[in-house]
Amino acid sequence: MSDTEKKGLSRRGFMGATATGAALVGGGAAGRLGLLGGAAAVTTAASTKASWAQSGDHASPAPGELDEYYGFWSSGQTGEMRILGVPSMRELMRVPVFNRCSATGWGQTNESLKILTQDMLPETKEFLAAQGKTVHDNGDLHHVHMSFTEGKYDGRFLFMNDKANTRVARVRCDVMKPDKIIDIPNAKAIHGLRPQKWPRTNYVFANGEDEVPMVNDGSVLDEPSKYVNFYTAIDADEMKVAWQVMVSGNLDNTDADYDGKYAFSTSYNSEMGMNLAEMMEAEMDHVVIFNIAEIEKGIENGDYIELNGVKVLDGRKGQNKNYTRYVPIPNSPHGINMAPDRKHLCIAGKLSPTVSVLDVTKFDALFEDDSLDPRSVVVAEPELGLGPLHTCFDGKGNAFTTLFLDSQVVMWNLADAVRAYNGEEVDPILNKKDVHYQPGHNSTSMGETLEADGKWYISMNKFSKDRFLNVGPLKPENEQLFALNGTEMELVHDGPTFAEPHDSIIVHRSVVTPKSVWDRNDPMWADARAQAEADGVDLDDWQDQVIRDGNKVRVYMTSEAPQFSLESFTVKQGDEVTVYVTNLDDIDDLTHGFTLNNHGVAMELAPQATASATFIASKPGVYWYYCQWFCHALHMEMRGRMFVEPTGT
Ligand code: CUK
Ligand code: CUA
Repeated sequence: MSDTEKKGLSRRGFMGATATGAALVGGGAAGRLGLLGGAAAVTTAASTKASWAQSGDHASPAPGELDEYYGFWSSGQTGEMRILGVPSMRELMRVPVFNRCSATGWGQTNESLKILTQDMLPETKEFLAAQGKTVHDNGDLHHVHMSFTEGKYDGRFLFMNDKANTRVARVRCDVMKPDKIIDIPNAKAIHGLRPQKWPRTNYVFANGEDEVPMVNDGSVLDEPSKYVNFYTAIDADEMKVAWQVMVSGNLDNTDADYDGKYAFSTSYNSEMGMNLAEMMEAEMDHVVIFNIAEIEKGIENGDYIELNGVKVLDGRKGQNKNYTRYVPIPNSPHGINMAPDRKHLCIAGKLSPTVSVLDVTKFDALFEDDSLDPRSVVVAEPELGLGPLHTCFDGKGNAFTTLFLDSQVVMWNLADAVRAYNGEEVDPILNKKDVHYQPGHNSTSMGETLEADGKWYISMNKFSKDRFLNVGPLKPENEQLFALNGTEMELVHDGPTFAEPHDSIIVHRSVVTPKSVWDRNDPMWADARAQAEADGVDLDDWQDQVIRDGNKVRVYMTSEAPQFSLESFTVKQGDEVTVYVTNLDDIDDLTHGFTLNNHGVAMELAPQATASATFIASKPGVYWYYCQWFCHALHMEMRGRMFVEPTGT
């Protein structure tokens, strides 16, 4: 039986069981028991989980069997984060971050709007107001990375960038929702992003990709010397910009060491060129090394300018300050990846067929002695194939580099590459596999941590071409999973994804323990709780309250399968109405929704959650609201009416 057939069968089986259970026992408490029974049965099946990951049948887990790893995926231009199970590659969840989401209400509920707007720069607010908007509803999410403690994932937060609108977001791993989205001033197009690995994630490092005139007020266009670029360190606990460093050249990808001393970024345009020909001029571009202690000292000593409220240090080439060093690297380097051996930093050459390997233990010397050749930190530069973009590691001394132009992954040995660079007759290449097609990022299980375990390898491919049924001019992309065994790589999954499997991390499931039910005191709806208190309403109680406050009306209701506590409510034409719904069900997976017909209002209500939405009741009449998440055999019946009285009555 094929994988697809198996999955199809299991889905039908599961749906059938749930529907039957609910229908048999009917509504109310009995209905909940029915659902509980269903859920319990599934849990039991799951807990019988065999070690199928080791059984050889890697990509075809039986229904109910759990994956060993969480995969956290960026979605590129879709703007969301995705959660997959690895190795099954089943997509488990989509977490809207920079995008607007119809299923959850992200970008529309008051709770999400607060997170989207509260750390906006005044200039962004003004700009959006001029467009008649309050939030950006697009984003380009390239990189998702988890918080670290001593070089290991600590399961607290995920951080991610928005290249489109120059933002950084943080997602709470306990509920898998964003809690902070911040605008980065001065920089433009935040691209590469990595958390500090050691001693813990105090900083999140973020690259500004597009250089801009230092004072970007419309007075400078064609004076490249007035353009600068900004490297940003964000205080990861506060989610506030801690400092920025001005650099020469644009910044592409970034990473940090395992000693807490250095961060580093690639620059594909050291020329500061403004068009393709100018950007391609030099054979050598560079990597910028940031000395964290020196930068912190510089701030203490007041060696900075204040730009839009941020302390900005000057780390440009030729400033001869100890904040940065520039290491020449061929040619338009792209990916930069720190090996779990704590020593080797791999920089993919992109337009050069090489990966440059830097020894981070040699960086101290570079900062101590200005006259040292910056290239003295290069300890290997193996030629691996055409279009090397990103590298990941198996924790056993081997690296995997994607070859965009060759449509291949190359597995190679770090120590052998160093030996070859020293003139020994040794070929560091261990294996090459075709992938389909044009891989960008790759990742290995736990590969960007000290716990890299070398079990799984994912290739995230930019093109699928002829590989799937034609769905029109826009094609899906393709990702492929390989099981690793020594130097062998066995393809175990090959499947399309919607735009775009940009980057991923593979995290052992022991690291992440999300809640199944919200805590009623969660900060997510602190505003709703405060407003309810002021209105003398208990959000947790099965009571209905319609509070009028001038032309503002606040409607409080609860949901409990299969009913809203309010069957109907009345407002006046022109009222600004806020509906607060609290889901009193505290059962695993019993999510309701609240959707108000023809008002653009729809939101998710996971167990024990409160959510609210505000709108103007501008048109008189009767409007049904309904539950939009299938929750019960009587889900269709879970609805009520809003009555909007015409003005003047
Ligand atoms: S960058 Cu796209 S393939 Cu945005 Cu992570 Cu390298
Ligand atoms: Cu409640 Cu569907």
